[in-house]
Amino acid sequence: MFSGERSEQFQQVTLTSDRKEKLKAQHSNAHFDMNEDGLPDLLLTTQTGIEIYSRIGSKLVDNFQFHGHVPWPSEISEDGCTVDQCVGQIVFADFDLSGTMDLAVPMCFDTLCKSSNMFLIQMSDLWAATAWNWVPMSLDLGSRHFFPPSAQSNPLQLLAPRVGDVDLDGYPDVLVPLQSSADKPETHLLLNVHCDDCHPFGREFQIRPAFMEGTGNAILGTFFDLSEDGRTDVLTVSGDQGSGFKTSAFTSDDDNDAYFAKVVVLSGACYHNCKDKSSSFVPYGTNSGGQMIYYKSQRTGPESFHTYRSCAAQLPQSAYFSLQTPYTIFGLGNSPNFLDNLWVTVSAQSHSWPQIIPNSQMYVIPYPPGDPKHWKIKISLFPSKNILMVGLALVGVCGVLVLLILLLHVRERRQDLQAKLQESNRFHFDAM
Ligand SMILES: [Ca+2]
Ligand SMILES: [Ca+2]
Ligand SMILES: [Ca+2]
Repeated sequence: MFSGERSEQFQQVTLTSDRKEKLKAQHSNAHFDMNEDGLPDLLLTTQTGIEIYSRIGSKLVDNFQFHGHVPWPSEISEDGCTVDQCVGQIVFADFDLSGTMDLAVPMCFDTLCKSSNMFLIQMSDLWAATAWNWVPMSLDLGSRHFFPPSAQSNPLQLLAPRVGDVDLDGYPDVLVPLQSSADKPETHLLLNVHCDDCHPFGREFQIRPAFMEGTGNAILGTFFDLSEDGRTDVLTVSGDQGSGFKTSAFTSDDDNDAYFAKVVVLSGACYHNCKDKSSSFVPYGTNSGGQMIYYKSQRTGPESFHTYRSCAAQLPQSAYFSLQTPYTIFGLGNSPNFLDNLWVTVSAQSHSWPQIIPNSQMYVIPYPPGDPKHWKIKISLFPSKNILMVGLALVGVCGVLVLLILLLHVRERRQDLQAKLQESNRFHFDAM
């Protein structure tokens, strides 16, 4: 990591741990704050399980301390499976809109992935665990199953879900490579839906084949906001090394007018006082990984408004085509409510901004680094269709009012004129 000057060398940090397992061949190691102390921790996926390291220290001395190890389910080694072959890539998001981070990991229990499972776990439970009982989450893949990973034959052929909220309801959805009876891969949307008896948190991932109709045999699919309007569009890659790869982009023509908040936390290297630059020079820096973003808002419940929280980690992973968006898009549902608070945590320092308008894109500039009180936020607004309708209605009402005023004005002028005429006639009459 560079600190201060770019000329400085990388600094090697040794992990204090007795565990010497090899990493999983295509690991999904992650770096973000897992125990809510503000300091980004480290999660490693190894040949035996998940290893967690807690970040300790201060701004000057940084290190990671071994925290815990959770072994993979024992079924993984049955039916000729290996960890590299049958454990998918882990992804992180607040899947149940509870304000805490969760982990989702797909797994196969046979080499052809006929038995496909997904596990959804609250990070705080995993952090506190000494042993772990793997219970699959509720999953509806229809007649399909996960596409068996094989990175040796195709580097993109990974069992990797990618996270985005397509319907902006606040519950993150995933794109996953699946397979039907045909041999070819298909990437499909698994929508995060509510159901009463689902495990855990009453949430289930349900396949929505219509969403990816026409996208062909994509081996990889990921979310991206192509037109910078807060809607998540889709990028896909199909093909293999033999025939070549083809990348396609698909925009979502969904008429859903749900609200969103889009956040980028920048590096805050300097701001208005950059070395050898004039004060008009504003470097926006870059969006490095590991920062946490939280917000609190309200939405209509069955009887009254209820408060809810959500959170996200910015770019917690980067290796093996994790292809996370460089920003975080929070879906806010259909209630045009303000965010009561939005707060970001960068290296154990936090700052909160109140009353953020929905449909905003926010750039958080954590500068000066040691003084969170003075951190800046730049907001740009996207007018939604509802706001445009309200605007048009307002213009219409103003137009009608102007017409009425003009009519009344003309009528009054005419009445005045008539009165004046009558007055002058009376005068002449009197004069005679
Ligand atoms: Ca931490
Ligand atoms: Ca959660
Ligand atoms: Ca959703």
